[in-house]
Amino acid sequence: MEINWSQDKVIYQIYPKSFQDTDHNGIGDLAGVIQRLDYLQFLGVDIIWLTPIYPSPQIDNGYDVSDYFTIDPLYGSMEDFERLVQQAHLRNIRIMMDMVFNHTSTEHPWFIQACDPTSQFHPFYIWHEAPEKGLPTNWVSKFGGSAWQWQEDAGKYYLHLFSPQQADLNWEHPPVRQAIKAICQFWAAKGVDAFRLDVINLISKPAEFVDDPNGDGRQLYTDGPKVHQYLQELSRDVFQPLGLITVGEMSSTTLSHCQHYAALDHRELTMAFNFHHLKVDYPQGNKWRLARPNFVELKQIINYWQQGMHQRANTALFWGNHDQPRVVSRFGEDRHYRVVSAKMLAMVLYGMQGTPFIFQGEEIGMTNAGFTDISHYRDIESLSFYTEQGSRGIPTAESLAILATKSRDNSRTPMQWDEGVYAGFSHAAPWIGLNPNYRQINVAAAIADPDSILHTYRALIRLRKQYEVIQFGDYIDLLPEHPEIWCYLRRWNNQRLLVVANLTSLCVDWSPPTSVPDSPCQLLWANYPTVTDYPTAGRLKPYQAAWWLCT
Ligand code: TEU
Repeated sequence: MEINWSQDKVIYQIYPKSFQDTDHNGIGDLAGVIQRLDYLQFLGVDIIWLTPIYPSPQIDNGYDVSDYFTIDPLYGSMEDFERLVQQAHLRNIRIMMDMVFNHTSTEHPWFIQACDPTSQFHPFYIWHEAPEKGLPTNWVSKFGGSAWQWQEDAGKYYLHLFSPQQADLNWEHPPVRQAIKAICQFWAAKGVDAFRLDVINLISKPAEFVDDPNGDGRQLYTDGPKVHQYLQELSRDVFQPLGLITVGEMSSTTLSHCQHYAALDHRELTMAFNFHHLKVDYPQGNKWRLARPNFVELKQIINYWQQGMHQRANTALFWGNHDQPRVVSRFGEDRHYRVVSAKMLAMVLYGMQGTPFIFQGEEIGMTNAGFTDISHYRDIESLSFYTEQGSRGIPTAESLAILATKSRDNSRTPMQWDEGVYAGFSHAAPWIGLNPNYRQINVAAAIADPDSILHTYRALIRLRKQYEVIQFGDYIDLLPEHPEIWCYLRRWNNQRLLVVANLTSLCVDWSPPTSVPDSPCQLLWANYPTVTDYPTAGRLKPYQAAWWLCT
């Protein structure tokens, strides 16, 4: 079956735990997603991505799967899921499921049996004899500590690139790949249209496990020796025959690899996420150090990827997800310029080539959580960081200040539907704190306000479907070195899209670069009312942005 894909689609990421709770246990559920499908249709999205809803001990909020073939009762029943698929399809919305295939929960039956060295499931995981001293290698888990955990029954160490409760699968072992295919076929038979593949570029480990002389091991297991071979096997045997759309989450990857992962011929995947643009506020690559984003670096990275993927592979465009802080707090300004800066960020992203992903709440400008105490946090990565900082004698106030900016929980607070109790998310206290600004920032208010961020998202989604230059055009940064202005041009046949944005809270004088087309232009969208029909020299207001279509 042909993979039916086109460049005009927009995908909406739902974190079900925080989206809509209908049985009022404080945790979102599938019935809640069904209840909000009309809103998603109103927004104009084509596909909804559900983060994992399978049975899980919830060590990593579902990214530790203990059964791939059913629905965690926390979220509802398989019947609820089947109803969700049916109701979404009635609205021409497709369903993307999150597949965690790099690792399973250590409570998965495979792992439980694998701890017996004689079990057929023992080779499903990555084991290492105890070296004479120390640990098998110096690799570090992404959640802190060693990536190796001793397992007494097996009398060996096992590998876990994430938490010790998330054991890495051994993809070298053919029965593992067969089992993965069976899982994909099962959900495709349920009517699932697409898969998001969690850290899928980490599945191929090196033949030998040795220390990483330069650090934490990621350069040895990222984009591993057989990763393309494995993905081509999955594509050949499952994704293409079933017409499944796929997007791979590629941790610390390269352009060259992504040109293969997401090649237009779909021999591996349909699209790929990379994260380089979301590290421009990581001083020396360190996520946990505070710094304002380097916008010149951001433009350089986007330029490199837009040009490198053009007419070769499909890019997943995004500012945020359930692992990232809220973009308006991170790259915009959420106190005095929240609305215009959120609109500006959307306009900059949605003018690019690729497939935009909206993370729930981004479309109404939800902000970072504003948590002030470690008891507010739920995320294993954040709690591990806080504990590690404490063990080094770092003052808690410093750690809390870092978490308030950097924690993954910033994006996991309940969706803000209205100004009512618990923001219309639930009638019970949510599993994680609500942002108190829900009384002002919520879907109901956004729908009612014609100048809301939401209506800008709806317009940009419509415009992307209307103009081929957005779907197919090339990308040229016209002011790559400008520290405050992002000005790029997209070209396709006789269409030109000019995107201009002031990335700061300053007023910035500018004049259109000579390369700006002088042919007649039409203003397609702006985040201030007073924007002329043609890009002229003048003073850009804080976070001012505009789209012009020139022919
Ligand atoms: O994330 C991959 C990953 O590396 C994340 O840890 C992310 O890059 C990091 O937290 C940014 O600071 C995927 C899932 O999206 C994440 O929620 C899971 O925790 C992780 O894999 C393990 O499954």
